[in-house]
Amino acid sequence: MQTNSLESLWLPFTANRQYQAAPRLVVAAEDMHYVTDDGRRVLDGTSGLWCVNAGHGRRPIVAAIQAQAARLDYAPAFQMGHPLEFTLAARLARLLPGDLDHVFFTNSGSEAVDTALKIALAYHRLRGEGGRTHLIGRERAYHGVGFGGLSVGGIGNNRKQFGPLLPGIGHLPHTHDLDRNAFSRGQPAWGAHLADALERLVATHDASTIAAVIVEPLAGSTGVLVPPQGYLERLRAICDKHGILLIFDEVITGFGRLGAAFAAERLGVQPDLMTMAKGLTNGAVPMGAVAVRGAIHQTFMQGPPAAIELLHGYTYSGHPLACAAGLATLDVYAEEDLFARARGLEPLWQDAVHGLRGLPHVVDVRNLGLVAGIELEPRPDSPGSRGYEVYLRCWDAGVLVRQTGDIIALSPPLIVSESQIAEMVGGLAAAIREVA
Ligand code: PXG
Repeated sequence: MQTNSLESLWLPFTANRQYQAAPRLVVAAEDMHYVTDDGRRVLDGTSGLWCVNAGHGRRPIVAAIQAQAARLDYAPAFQMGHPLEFTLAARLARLLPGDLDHVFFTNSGSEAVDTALKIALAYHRLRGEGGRTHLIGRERAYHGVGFGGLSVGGIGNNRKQFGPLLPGIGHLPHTHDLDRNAFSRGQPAWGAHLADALERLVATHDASTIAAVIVEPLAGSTGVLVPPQGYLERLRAICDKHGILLIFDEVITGFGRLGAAFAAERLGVQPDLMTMAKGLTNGAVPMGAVAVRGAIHQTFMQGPPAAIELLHGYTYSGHPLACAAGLATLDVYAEEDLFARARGLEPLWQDAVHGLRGLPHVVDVRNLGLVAGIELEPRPDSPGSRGYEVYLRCWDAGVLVRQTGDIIALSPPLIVSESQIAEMVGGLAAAIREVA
């Protein structure tokens, strides 16, 4: 196979010309490993892109997708249904914390975020509070690439090519502070008060204009920012005080990543809406979802029964193959008790990644659940180059890590063994030592 004939494909979030010069191709995957086109095995330190939480090529999931493809390939998503989507929604409702008991299906995290923002706006309007149109995100947030998610997102580089985006957006400050919190184990002690910035936005815009606040409970894409102790609790309290909906974007944190089904459960803070994707189907078929509290759903279920309550949806909402993958994935998580497994591994994981402290240029190590961020000092003349070189060395040495600028993120499948953790962190340590 010719690996560098990429004239036709435009790769997402990729330096396409740099990639073409040295392509990386994977052709197979099983459990903790990818297999490259030249037959190398690469240890997956990132669960693909934070999605393959149960490990690759899991037989029950593969079999469920195959069987469903043969039974019912597609069912119209609007004004019709098929049994699996009801079953999956019910299973999720049981897994979700508190009264998050209704589920709307999408096909990606980006679509889930835009859906959640639209539900929030429509909900307030239905309650006669249509003036609540402002949406609040956070600096450094990643909420996908739709216009809604990009607008509440806070990664400047991702936004700058696309003009003014949505009007009526505010951003909370991010919670990263190396001077105060570097090398924190678990949730950092400093920073709960950063949530008070929401009170300032309320003072500026008035609560009656604010629909919702959306945050990643643990910010993943930007380079693993762990929420300070008490921060999410304080956001919740301020939202409650002012009638603002709190949306947790759990696209990364859901399905065991933090050692519980969801971050909301692990961190003990209940959102009004929750977005999910990725681990929902173990990455095997695209799917996202929005969970809402019963009372929010009930607000929509008024008025004439013949009226469509929410003018929103996708051709592939609740796709049969995605539902089959989702149900089989939830079975694997349950049968292997993978969320508890992740929680049990956390102390060992924490010790392993904090062993990187003291290596050249390592300015921070942070962790929660089976996630770690390792921040390297940027080269003054070329920020990001050190991180990229570390990433490439790891790849060459047979370990896949994720790089954002000079931050390396690790988020292995929850089936990772103790020796694979040692191999992963050891490979990264060697790469950090080699890259000057
Ligand atoms: N919300 C969050 C919190 C995410 O992390 C999305 C929404 C968008 O999901 P989709 O399915 O539309 O991509 C994400 C996606 C990385 C990385 O390496 C992270 C994501 C995607 C690709 C790479 O950090 N997160």
